[in-house]
Amino acid sequence: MSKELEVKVPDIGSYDGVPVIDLLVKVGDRVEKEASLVTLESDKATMDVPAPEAGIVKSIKLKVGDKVSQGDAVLVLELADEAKAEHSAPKPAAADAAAPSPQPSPKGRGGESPLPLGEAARSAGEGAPSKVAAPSKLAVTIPDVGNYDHIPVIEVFVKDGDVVEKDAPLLTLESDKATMEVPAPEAGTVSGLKIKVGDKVSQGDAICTLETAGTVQGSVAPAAADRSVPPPLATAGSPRGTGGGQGEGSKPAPTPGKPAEAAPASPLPAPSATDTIPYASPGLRKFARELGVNLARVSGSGPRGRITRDDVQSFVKRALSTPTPAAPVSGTSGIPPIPAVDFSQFGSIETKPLARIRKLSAAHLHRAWLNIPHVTQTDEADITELEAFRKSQSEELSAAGGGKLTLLPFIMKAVAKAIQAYPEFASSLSPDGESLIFKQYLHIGFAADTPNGLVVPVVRDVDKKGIVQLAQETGELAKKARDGKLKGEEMRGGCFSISSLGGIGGSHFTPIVNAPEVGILGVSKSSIKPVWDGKAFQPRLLLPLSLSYDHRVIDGAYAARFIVLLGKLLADLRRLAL
Ligand code: CAO
Repeated sequence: MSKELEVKVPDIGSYDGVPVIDLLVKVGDRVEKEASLVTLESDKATMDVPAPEAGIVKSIKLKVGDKVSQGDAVLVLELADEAKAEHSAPKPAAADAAAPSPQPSPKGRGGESPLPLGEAARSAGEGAPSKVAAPSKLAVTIPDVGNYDHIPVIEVFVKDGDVVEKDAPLLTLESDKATMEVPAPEAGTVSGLKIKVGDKVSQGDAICTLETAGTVQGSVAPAAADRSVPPPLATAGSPRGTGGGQGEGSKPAPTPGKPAEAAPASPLPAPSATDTIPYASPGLRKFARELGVNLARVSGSGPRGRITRDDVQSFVKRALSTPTPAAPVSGTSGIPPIPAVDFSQFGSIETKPLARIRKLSAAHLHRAWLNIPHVTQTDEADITELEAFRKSQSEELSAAGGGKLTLLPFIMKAVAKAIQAYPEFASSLSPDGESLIFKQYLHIGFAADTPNGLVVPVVRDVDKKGIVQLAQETGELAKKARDGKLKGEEMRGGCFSISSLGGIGGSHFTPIVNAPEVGILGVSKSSIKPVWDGKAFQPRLLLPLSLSYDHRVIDGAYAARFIVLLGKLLADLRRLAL
């Protein structure tokens, strides 16, 4: 016949009503001896309650959010065969049978019940002289930590000279099942720190000296029983794991501390500036360490920001799927990352490296898109007369051996004229966002499509040049761009940009502002459309315009006035001469 064992909350020191924050098993689960069953967490400590024996979970007696005390039922285990045999043998007092049994250790045997940290601290001081005195030195030692010896120190929060508050965490100790924090028994200044991360400590080992403000004299710990050194969950006589459990989930240390783990090299959240200690269970900390995850960089989604196993797994997935900090695809600026997809599962694939220009422009466009609140204003300009004029002039120019006269230089000239009327379109926000910088020059860039990607050569002093000269310069710069011969300085200094897709097609689009500029004009393919002249529809050549702007700098009405003026300038070139 199967034998069942009701697992109870073991001795958890002087705590009552400790919240259950995690159920680590479900009914039907097979658990090994000492596997963690539930996690309890107070404001200063976290601990896992382990299985006293291997077995199958038959029923669970508590749920997340319940508050438990020593002796409360956790779950019922159907014991595995070996455990059954063990449990059917003569055993100690019935009261002990259901609670996880302590690990044999000199301290745990013989009925001696080592005290939790707080108790230890209090008892250590009992009987010691206690009186108000001048500033004094208090030797701080590792208190009674249950039946543990040689517990690794995983965090040291103080250094010599630090001033700590009473109860501020000094160290974190961590066994494989529990984490406990050693608090300062009094407020004071730390000196003679003897412990470093990685040391293994036992009760009585010296930590440091505290120069106290002068209210207490004692050799080891606070003397008076009413000194409320926070008692940890760690308890004596409890099994591995039931003991301890301080500090793990403790709130940020008020003193400087450093996460013990190295940060993975990925563009993921940096360790918090305050070096806070993250909330996480002992098992979770171990899991994180095995994966090389610095918990200081993981955001907790559990109650009170507690870090869960899912949080650590998501962090690792992000770290693996984020390419390089130089060209982040996603995952920056707090934006949820796009999950990596193995496309080869759907068919064969070929991976080609991005051209350098494309990588650079990708990073630039990403920055601009993320930083600038974009608005795009559209309109259509009537360029019927302009096109007739352009074509006639283009033929004359070609016949005279000059270059081609395309629409772009006309648009560029009209934009320069419109900017003179609305100069904020050529301004830039100061880096602190406190002022606008107006330029005394008018250089305009134009997007050029090249085999290697997008580049933006800049034509200087557009306001001072004629259309034929602008045509020559744009033609030369466009050729250089396509041949990959543009120099760096030929792509710098622009006040405004034009992106013309008119030679290709399409109607409107939403160009991305070329930061730190604040405006960009998108030009699409012109087409003949019927326009009502008050008496009849007339066939007119309309040019679609898409004006994107930085709404931090430019108001919608200002932009609308700008685009209306631009339309008028393009509709009647004589206005350019005014
Ligand atoms: N409507 C109708 N036709 C147009 C037009 C328009 N808005 N703009 C140009 N055209 C015509 C030209 O008249 C020319 O026709 P012809 O050969 O019959 O004379 C033809 O389209 C090709 O012109 P073009 O594009 O070579 O010359 P351009 O001066 O207008 O443009 C340049 C030069 C460098 C802007 C252009 O070649 C280019 O690279 N455009 C792409 C810009 C781009 O990629 N923008 C997107 C940036 S964001 O991703």
